[in-house]
Amino acid sequence: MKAGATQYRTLDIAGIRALLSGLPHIAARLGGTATQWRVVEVSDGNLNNVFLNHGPAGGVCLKQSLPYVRVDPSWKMPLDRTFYEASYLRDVFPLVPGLTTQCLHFDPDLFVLIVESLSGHQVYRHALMAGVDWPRVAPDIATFVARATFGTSVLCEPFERVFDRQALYARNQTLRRITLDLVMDDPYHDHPRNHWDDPRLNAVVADIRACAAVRRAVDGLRLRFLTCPQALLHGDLHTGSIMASATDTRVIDGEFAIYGPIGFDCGMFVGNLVLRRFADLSPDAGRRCVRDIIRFRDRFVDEFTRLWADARPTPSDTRGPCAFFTPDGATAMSPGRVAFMDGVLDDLVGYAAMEIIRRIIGYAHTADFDVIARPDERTTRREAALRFAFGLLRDHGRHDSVAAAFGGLAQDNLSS
Ligand code: SR1
Ligand code: MG
Repeated sequence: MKAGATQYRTLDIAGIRALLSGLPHIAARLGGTATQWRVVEVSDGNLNNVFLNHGPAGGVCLKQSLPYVRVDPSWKMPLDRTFYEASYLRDVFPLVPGLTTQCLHFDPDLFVLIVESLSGHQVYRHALMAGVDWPRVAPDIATFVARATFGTSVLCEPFERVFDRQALYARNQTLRRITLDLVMDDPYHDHPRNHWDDPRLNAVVADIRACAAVRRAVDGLRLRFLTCPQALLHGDLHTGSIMASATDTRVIDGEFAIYGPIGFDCGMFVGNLVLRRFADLSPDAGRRCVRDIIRFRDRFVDEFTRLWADARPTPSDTRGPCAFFTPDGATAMSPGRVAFMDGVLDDLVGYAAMEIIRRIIGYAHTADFDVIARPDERTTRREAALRFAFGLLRDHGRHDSVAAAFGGLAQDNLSS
Protein backbone atom coordinates (compact mmCIF):
# COMPACT_ATOMS: atom_id res chain seq x y z
CA MET A 1 0.00 0.00 0.00
CA LYS A 2 1.44 3.35 -1.03
CA ALA A 3 0.87 6.70 0.71
CA GLY A 4 -1.66 8.74 -1.26
CA ALA A 5 -3.82 5.76 -2.22
CA THR A 6 -5.72 6.12 1.07
CA GLN A 7 -6.49 8.73 3.70
CA TYR A 8 -2.96 8.28 4.96
CA ARG A 9 -1.17 11.27 6.45
CA THR A 10 1.79 11.37 8.79
CA LEU A 11 0.43 12.29 12.21
CA ASP A 12 1.80 15.12 14.30
CA ILE A 13 1.07 15.47 18.01
CA ALA A 14 -2.25 17.26 17.42
CA GLY A 15 -3.27 14.55 14.95
CA ILE A 16 -2.42 11.85 17.48
CA ARG A 17 -4.55 13.49 20.18
CA ALA A 18 -7.45 13.70 17.72
CA LEU A 19 -7.06 10.06 16.70
CA LEU A 20 -6.87 8.81 20.30
CA SER A 21 -9.88 10.91 21.31
CA GLY A 22 -11.95 9.12 18.68
CA LEU A 23 -11.08 5.66 20.05
CA PRO A 24 -13.23 5.16 23.16
CA HIS A 25 -11.36 2.10 24.47
CA ILE A 26 -8.00 3.89 24.13
CA ALA A 27 -9.32 7.18 25.58
CA ALA A 28 -10.70 5.26 28.57
CA ARG A 29 -7.34 3.61 29.12
CA LEU A 30 -5.65 7.03 29.17
CA GLY A 31 -8.32 8.63 31.36
CA GLY A 32 -9.11 12.34 31.75
CA THR A 33 -9.47 14.49 28.63
CA ALA A 34 -7.28 14.90 25.57
CA THR A 35 -5.83 18.16 26.89
CA GLN A 36 -4.46 16.24 29.87
CA TRP A 37 -2.64 13.70 27.71
CA ARG A 38 1.13 13.95 27.39
CA VAL A 39 2.27 12.89 23.90
CA VAL A 40 6.02 12.46 23.47
CA GLU A 41 7.89 11.26 20.39
CA VAL A 42 10.35 8.46 21.24
CA SER A 43 11.22 7.22 17.72
CA ASP A 44 14.40 5.18 18.08
CA GLY A 45 14.40 2.49 15.37
CA ASN A 46 15.31 2.95 11.72
CA LEU A 47 11.87 2.80 10.14
CA ASN A 48 8.90 4.34 11.97
CA ASN A 49 7.58 7.16 14.12
CA VAL A 50 6.80 6.13 17.70
CA PHE A 51 4.97 8.16 20.36
CA LEU A 52 4.27 7.49 24.03
CA ASN A 53 0.91 8.80 25.22
CA HIS A 54 0.08 9.13 28.89
CA GLY A 55 -3.07 10.27 30.66
CA PRO A 56 -4.15 10.29 34.30
CA ALA A 57 -5.19 6.61 34.18
CA GLY A 58 -2.57 4.98 31.99
CA GLY A 59 -0.56 4.95 28.79
CA VAL A 60 -0.35 3.57 25.27
CA CYS A 61 2.38 3.43 22.67
CA LEU A 62 1.53 4.51 19.11
CA LYS A 63 3.59 3.54 16.09
CA GLN A 64 3.04 4.83 12.55
CA SER A 65 4.66 3.63 9.34
CA LEU A 66 6.21 6.32 7.17
CA PRO A 67 6.29 6.13 3.36
CA TYR A 68 10.09 6.00 3.65
CA VAL A 69 12.84 4.80 5.99
CA ARG A 70 12.80 7.16 9.00
CA VAL A 71 16.57 7.48 9.13
CA ASP A 72 16.84 7.94 5.33
CA PRO A 73 13.80 9.68 3.77
CA SER A 74 15.24 9.17 0.27
CA TRP A 75 14.66 5.40 0.73
CA LYS A 76 10.97 5.09 -0.17
CA MET A 77 8.97 2.25 1.33
CA PRO A 78 5.37 0.97 1.36
CA LEU A 79 3.37 1.49 4.54
CA ASP A 80 2.23 -2.06 5.27
CA ARG A 81 4.83 -2.92 7.93
CA THR A 82 2.59 -1.91 10.86
CA PHE A 83 -0.10 -4.20 9.41
CA TYR A 84 2.32 -7.13 9.69
CA GLU A 85 3.34 -6.07 13.19
CA ALA A 86 -0.32 -5.93 14.27
CA SER A 87 -0.92 -9.35 12.67
CA TYR A 88 2.15 -10.78 14.43
CA LEU A 89 0.98 -9.51 17.80
CA ARG A 90 -2.49 -10.96 17.25
CA ASP A 91 -0.97 -14.32 16.31
CA VAL A 92 1.66 -14.63 19.05
CA PHE A 93 0.23 -12.67 22.00
CA PRO A 94 -2.00 -15.61 23.03
CA LEU A 95 1.10 -17.84 23.03
CA VAL A 96 3.37 -15.47 24.98
CA PRO A 97 1.07 -13.04 26.85
CA GLY A 98 3.61 -11.99 29.48
CA LEU A 99 6.50 -11.64 27.05
CA THR A 100 5.19 -9.15 24.48
CA THR A 101 2.55 -6.40 24.30
CA GLN A 102 -1.06 -6.64 23.23
CA CYS A 103 -2.30 -5.02 20.01
CA LEU A 104 -5.00 -2.60 21.19
CA HIS A 105 -5.81 -1.03 17.83
CA PHE A 106 -4.71 -1.01 14.20
CA ASP A 107 -5.81 1.69 11.74
CA PRO A 108 -5.54 0.37 8.16
CA ASP A 109 -5.73 3.84 6.59
CA LEU A 110 -3.17 5.59 8.75
CA PHE A 111 -1.07 2.46 9.31
CA VAL A 112 -1.10 3.22 13.01
CA LEU A 113 -0.57 0.48 15.56
CA ILE A 114 -1.41 1.08 19.23
CA VAL A 115 -0.10 -1.23 21.95
CA GLU A 116 -0.03 -1.06 25.73
CA SER A 117 2.82 1.08 27.01
CA LEU A 118 5.41 -0.39 29.32
CA SER A 119 6.55 1.34 32.45
CA GLY A 120 9.91 0.90 34.13
CA HIS A 121 11.34 -0.88 31.09
CA GLN A 122 14.36 0.13 29.02
CA VAL A 123 15.45 -0.84 25.53
CA TYR A 124 17.58 -3.87 26.39
CA ARG A 125 20.47 -2.75 24.18
CA HIS A 126 20.63 0.58 26.03
CA ALA A 127 20.39 -1.15 29.41
CA LEU A 128 23.25 -3.49 28.51
CA MET A 129 25.34 -0.53 27.34
CA ALA A 130 24.69 1.10 30.72
CA GLY A 131 26.10 -2.02 32.38
CA VAL A 132 23.07 -3.82 33.81
CA ASP A 133 23.13 -7.54 34.49
CA TRP A 134 19.57 -8.91 34.21
CA PRO A 135 20.04 -12.70 34.10
CA ARG A 136 16.40 -13.49 33.39
CA VAL A 137 16.25 -11.75 30.01
CA ALA A 138 18.03 -14.45 27.97
CA PRO A 139 15.87 -17.34 29.26
CA ASP A 140 12.75 -15.16 28.85
CA ILE A 141 13.64 -14.56 25.21
CA ALA A 142 14.25 -18.29 24.80
CA THR A 143 10.78 -19.00 26.19
CA PHE A 144 9.34 -16.38 23.83
CA VAL A 145 11.01 -17.89 20.76
CA ALA A 146 10.15 -21.48 21.71
CA ARG A 147 6.45 -20.75 22.35
CA ALA A 148 5.92 -18.32 19.47
CA THR A 149 7.60 -20.61 16.93
CA PHE A 150 6.30 -23.96 18.14
CA GLY A 151 2.76 -22.59 18.40
CA THR A 152 2.74 -21.30 14.80
CA SER A 153 4.29 -24.42 13.24
CA VAL A 154 2.86 -27.62 11.82
CA LEU A 155 4.27 -29.37 14.89
CA CYS A 156 1.38 -27.82 16.81
CA GLU A 157 -1.36 -26.82 14.37
CA PRO A 158 -3.14 -28.39 11.39
CA PHE A 159 -1.29 -27.51 8.21
CA GLU A 160 -4.32 -25.69 6.79
CA ARG A 161 -4.16 -23.04 9.51
CA VAL A 162 -0.39 -22.74 9.23
CA PHE A 163 -0.48 -22.44 5.45
CA ASP A 164 -3.13 -19.70 5.62
CA ARG A 165 -0.86 -17.78 7.94
CA GLN A 166 2.16 -18.45 5.74
CA ALA A 167 0.22 -16.96 2.82
CA LEU A 168 -0.46 -13.78 4.78
CA TYR A 169 3.13 -13.23 5.90
CA ALA A 170 4.47 -14.21 2.47
CA ARG A 171 3.27 -10.73 1.42
CA ASN A 172 5.66 -9.05 3.88
CA GLN A 173 8.10 -8.88 1.02
CA THR A 174 9.46 -5.39 1.61
CA LEU A 175 10.92 -6.28 4.98
CA ARG A 176 12.05 -9.76 3.92
CA ARG A 177 13.86 -8.03 1.07
CA ILE A 178 15.57 -5.69 3.55
CA THR A 179 16.81 -8.62 5.63
CA LEU A 180 17.93 -10.56 2.57
CA ASP A 181 19.83 -7.56 1.19
CA LEU A 182 21.22 -6.07 4.41
CA VAL A 183 21.99 -9.27 6.36
CA MET A 184 22.63 -11.97 3.74
CA ASP A 185 23.96 -10.20 0.64
CA ASP A 186 25.46 -6.71 0.99
CA PRO A 187 28.21 -7.52 3.51
CA TYR A 188 29.68 -10.23 1.27
CA HIS A 189 30.47 -7.97 -1.67
CA ASP A 190 31.03 -4.27 -2.43
CA HIS A 191 27.79 -2.36 -2.11
CA PRO A 192 27.20 1.37 -1.53
CA ARG A 193 25.03 0.60 1.51
CA ASN A 194 28.00 -0.96 3.34
CA HIS A 195 30.17 1.30 5.45
CA TRP A 196 32.83 1.22 8.14
CA ASP A 197 34.84 4.15 9.37
CA ASP A 198 38.34 2.72 9.64
CA PRO A 199 40.34 1.23 6.74
CA ARG A 200 42.05 -1.07 9.23
CA LEU A 201 38.93 -3.26 8.93
CA ASN A 202 39.53 -3.71 5.18
CA ALA A 203 41.77 -6.75 5.65
CA VAL A 204 39.32 -8.76 7.74
CA VAL A 205 36.46 -7.83 5.39
CA ALA A 206 38.55 -9.08 2.46
CA ASP A 207 39.37 -12.30 4.33
CA ILE A 208 35.68 -12.97 5.03
CA ARG A 209 34.69 -12.34 1.41
CA ALA A 210 37.52 -14.44 -0.02
CA CYS A 211 36.83 -17.55 2.05
CA ALA A 212 35.08 -20.31 0.08
CA ALA A 213 33.78 -21.97 3.26
CA VAL A 214 32.15 -18.70 4.31
CA ARG A 215 30.54 -18.31 0.91
CA ARG A 216 29.15 -21.85 1.13
CA ALA A 217 27.79 -21.24 4.64
CA VAL A 218 26.21 -17.90 3.70
CA ASP A 219 24.65 -19.38 0.56
CA GLY A 220 23.16 -22.23 2.62
CA LEU A 221 21.78 -19.95 5.32
CA ARG A 222 20.40 -17.56 2.71
CA LEU A 223 18.64 -20.43 0.96
CA ARG A 224 17.18 -21.70 4.24
CA PHE A 225 15.94 -18.18 5.02
CA LEU A 226 13.95 -18.23 1.75
CA THR A 227 12.89 -21.87 1.55
CA CYS A 228 12.44 -23.15 5.10
CA PRO A 229 9.17 -21.83 6.56
CA GLN A 230 9.36 -23.75 9.85
CA ALA A 231 7.43 -21.23 11.93
CA LEU A 232 6.32 -17.62 12.26
CA LEU A 233 9.41 -15.59 13.15
CA HIS A 234 9.74 -12.19 14.78
CA GLY A 235 12.30 -11.56 12.06
CA ASP A 236 14.36 -8.81 13.75
CA LEU A 237 14.98 -10.05 17.29
CA HIS A 238 17.98 -7.91 18.19
CA THR A 239 18.45 -6.35 21.63
CA GLY A 240 16.78 -3.13 20.43
CA SER A 241 13.58 -5.13 19.87
CA ILE A 242 13.41 -6.03 23.56
CA MET A 243 12.14 -3.87 26.43
CA ALA A 244 13.27 -5.15 29.81
CA SER A 245 13.66 -4.47 33.49
CA ALA A 246 15.30 -6.64 36.13
CA THR A 247 12.01 -8.50 36.54
CA ASP A 248 10.12 -8.31 33.23
CA THR A 249 10.94 -8.89 29.56
CA ARG A 250 8.85 -7.88 26.52
CA VAL A 251 9.53 -8.40 22.83
CA ILE A 252 8.45 -5.47 20.63
CA ASP A 253 8.72 -4.41 16.97
CA GLY A 254 7.44 -7.51 15.16
CA GLU A 255 7.11 -5.75 11.80
CA PHE A 256 9.64 -8.09 10.12
CA ALA A 257 7.39 -11.10 10.87
CA ILE A 258 7.69 -13.84 8.24
CA TYR A 259 7.73 -17.62 8.08
CA GLY A 260 11.31 -18.89 8.16
CA PRO A 261 13.84 -21.07 9.96
CA ILE A 262 13.48 -20.92 13.76
CA GLY A 263 17.23 -20.55 14.24
CA PHE A 264 17.03 -17.12 12.56
CA ASP A 265 15.28 -15.57 15.58
CA CYS A 266 17.66 -17.39 17.94
CA GLY A 267 20.70 -16.22 15.98
CA MET A 268 19.62 -12.57 15.85
CA PHE A 269 19.38 -12.49 19.64
CA VAL A 270 22.62 -14.37 20.29
CA GLY A 271 24.50 -12.34 17.66
CA ASN A 272 23.60 -9.14 19.48
CA LEU A 273 24.75 -10.57 22.83
CA VAL A 274 28.07 -11.29 21.15
CA LEU A 275 28.32 -7.75 19.74
CA ARG A 276 27.81 -6.41 23.26
CA ARG A 277 30.48 -8.70 24.60
CA PHE A 278 33.09 -7.41 22.14
CA ALA A 279 32.19 -3.81 22.99
CA ASP A 280 32.21 -4.38 26.75
CA LEU A 281 35.61 -4.09 28.37
CA SER A 282 34.44 -4.94 31.89
CA PRO A 283 36.18 -7.92 33.53
CA ASP A 284 33.16 -10.21 33.73
CA ALA A 285 31.59 -9.35 30.33
CA GLY A 286 32.74 -12.64 28.82
CA ARG A 287 31.42 -14.73 31.68
CA ARG A 288 28.02 -13.02 31.51
CA CYS A 289 27.79 -13.32 27.73
CA VAL A 290 28.53 -17.05 27.71
CA ARG A 291 26.22 -17.59 30.69
CA ASP A 292 23.38 -15.84 28.83
CA ILE A 293 23.97 -17.74 25.57
CA ILE A 294 24.00 -21.09 27.37
CA ARG A 295 20.91 -20.20 29.38
CA PHE A 296 19.19 -19.12 26.20
CA ARG A 297 20.09 -22.39 24.51
CA ASP A 298 19.08 -24.55 27.48
CA ARG A 299 15.72 -22.83 28.04
CA PHE A 300 14.93 -22.79 24.32
CA VAL A 301 15.61 -26.53 23.91
CA ASP A 302 13.81 -27.43 27.15
CA GLU A 303 10.72 -25.37 26.35
CA PHE A 304 10.46 -26.41 22.71
CA THR A 305 10.88 -30.11 23.49
CA ARG A 306 8.41 -29.87 26.39
CA LEU A 307 5.80 -28.29 24.09
CA TRP A 308 6.49 -30.99 21.53
CA ALA A 309 6.16 -33.77 24.09
CA ASP A 310 2.85 -32.33 25.37
CA ALA A 311 1.31 -31.69 21.93
CA ARG A 312 -1.82 -33.69 21.15
CA PRO A 313 -3.48 -34.54 17.82
CA THR A 314 -6.05 -32.03 16.57
CA PRO A 315 -9.37 -33.15 15.04
CA SER A 316 -7.93 -32.39 11.58
CA ASP A 317 -4.96 -34.72 11.90
CA THR A 318 -5.79 -38.36 12.34
CA ARG A 319 -2.14 -39.14 13.09
CA GLY A 320 -1.69 -35.89 15.02
CA PRO A 321 0.40 -32.94 13.90
CA CYS A 322 3.32 -34.47 15.78
CA ALA A 323 3.18 -37.84 14.09
CA PHE A 324 6.57 -37.19 12.56
CA PHE A 325 9.46 -38.04 14.85
CA THR A 326 7.32 -39.75 17.50
CA PRO A 327 9.44 -40.28 20.62
CA ASP A 328 10.65 -43.79 21.31
CA GLY A 329 9.60 -43.66 24.95
CA ALA A 330 7.94 -41.43 27.49
CA THR A 331 11.13 -39.53 28.29
CA ALA A 332 13.38 -40.14 25.31
CA MET A 333 13.77 -37.66 22.46
CA SER A 334 13.46 -39.58 19.21
CA PRO A 335 16.40 -39.30 16.79
CA GLY A 336 14.16 -37.30 14.47
CA ARG A 337 13.45 -34.69 17.15
CA VAL A 338 17.11 -34.52 18.16
CA ALA A 339 18.08 -33.94 14.51
CA PHE A 340 15.45 -31.19 14.19
CA MET A 341 16.74 -29.36 17.28
CA ASP A 342 20.36 -29.78 16.15
CA GLY A 343 19.41 -28.18 12.84
CA VAL A 344 17.85 -25.21 14.63
CA LEU A 345 20.98 -24.76 16.75
CA ASP A 346 23.26 -24.96 13.68
CA ASP A 347 21.13 -22.23 12.13
CA LEU A 348 21.44 -20.21 15.35
CA VAL A 349 25.24 -20.22 15.06
CA GLY A 350 25.23 -19.25 11.39
CA TYR A 351 22.66 -16.46 11.62
CA ALA A 352 24.36 -15.08 14.75
CA ALA A 353 27.59 -14.77 12.77
CA MET A 354 25.83 -13.05 9.88
CA GLU A 355 24.15 -10.61 12.28
CA ILE A 356 27.51 -9.71 13.86
CA ILE A 357 29.09 -9.07 10.47
CA ARG A 358 26.27 -6.96 9.03
CA ARG A 359 26.05 -4.81 12.20
CA ILE A 360 29.72 -3.84 11.79
CA ILE A 361 30.19 -3.46 8.03
CA GLY A 362 26.65 -3.32 6.58
CA TYR A 363 24.02 -0.57 6.37
CA ALA A 364 22.54 -0.69 9.88
CA HIS A 365 25.14 -0.61 12.63
CA THR A 366 24.31 -0.83 16.33
CA ALA A 367 25.28 1.62 19.05
CA ASP A 368 27.17 -0.96 21.13
CA PHE A 369 30.66 0.11 20.15
CA ASP A 370 29.90 3.85 20.48
CA VAL A 371 30.56 3.73 24.22
CA ILE A 372 34.26 3.06 23.53
CA ALA A 373 35.90 6.48 23.61
CA ARG A 374 39.10 5.81 21.64
CA PRO A 375 38.60 5.26 17.88
CA ASP A 376 41.55 2.85 17.61
CA GLU A 377 40.13 0.74 20.44
CA ARG A 378 36.72 0.73 18.75
CA THR A 379 38.33 -0.60 15.59
CA THR A 380 40.27 -3.24 17.51
CA ARG A 381 37.11 -4.52 19.17
CA ARG A 382 35.14 -4.48 15.93
CA GLU A 383 37.90 -6.35 14.15
CA ALA A 384 37.94 -8.97 16.91
CA ALA A 385 34.16 -9.39 16.58
CA LEU A 386 34.45 -9.76 12.81
CA ARG A 387 37.24 -12.35 13.16
CA PHE A 388 35.10 -14.28 15.66
CA ALA A 389 32.08 -14.27 13.32
CA PHE A 390 34.36 -15.22 10.42
CA GLY A 391 35.42 -18.34 12.36
CA LEU A 392 31.79 -19.26 13.12
CA LEU A 393 30.89 -19.14 9.42
CA ARG A 394 34.07 -20.84 8.20
CA ASP A 395 33.41 -23.76 10.56
CA HIS A 396 29.63 -23.68 10.24
CA GLY A 397 28.05 -27.09 10.79
CA ARG A 398 31.21 -28.41 12.47
CA HIS A 399 30.64 -27.07 15.99
CA ASP A 400 29.74 -29.87 18.40
CA SER A 401 27.44 -27.60 20.40
CA VAL A 402 26.41 -24.01 21.03
CA ALA A 403 28.82 -24.05 23.99
CA ALA A 404 31.67 -25.08 21.68
CA ALA A 405 30.84 -22.28 19.24
CA PHE A 406 30.58 -19.46 21.80
CA GLY A 407 32.46 -20.71 24.90
CA GLY A 408 35.66 -18.91 23.87
CA LEU A 409 33.95 -15.57 24.52
CA ALA A 410 34.47 -16.12 28.25
CA GLN A 411 38.22 -15.57 28.00
CA ASP A 412 39.53 -12.23 29.22
CA ASN A 413 41.39 -10.88 26.23
CA LEU A 414 39.62 -11.39 22.91
CA SER A 415 41.54 -8.81 20.93
CA SER A 416 44.87 -10.59 20.76
C1 SR1 B 1 16.44 0.00 6.59
S1 SR1 B 1 16.10 -0.96 7.96
C2 SR1 B 1 17.60 -1.39 8.68
C3 SR1 B 1 17.49 -2.32 9.81
O1 SR1 B 1 16.64 -1.78 10.82
C4 SR1 B 1 15.78 -2.78 11.31
O2 SR1 B 1 15.70 -2.77 12.69
C5 SR1 B 1 16.32 -4.08 10.79
O3 SR1 B 1 17.29 -4.62 11.66
C6 SR1 B 1 16.90 -3.67 9.50
O4 SR1 B 1 17.84 -4.58 8.99
MG1 MG C 1 12.73 -2.48 14.76
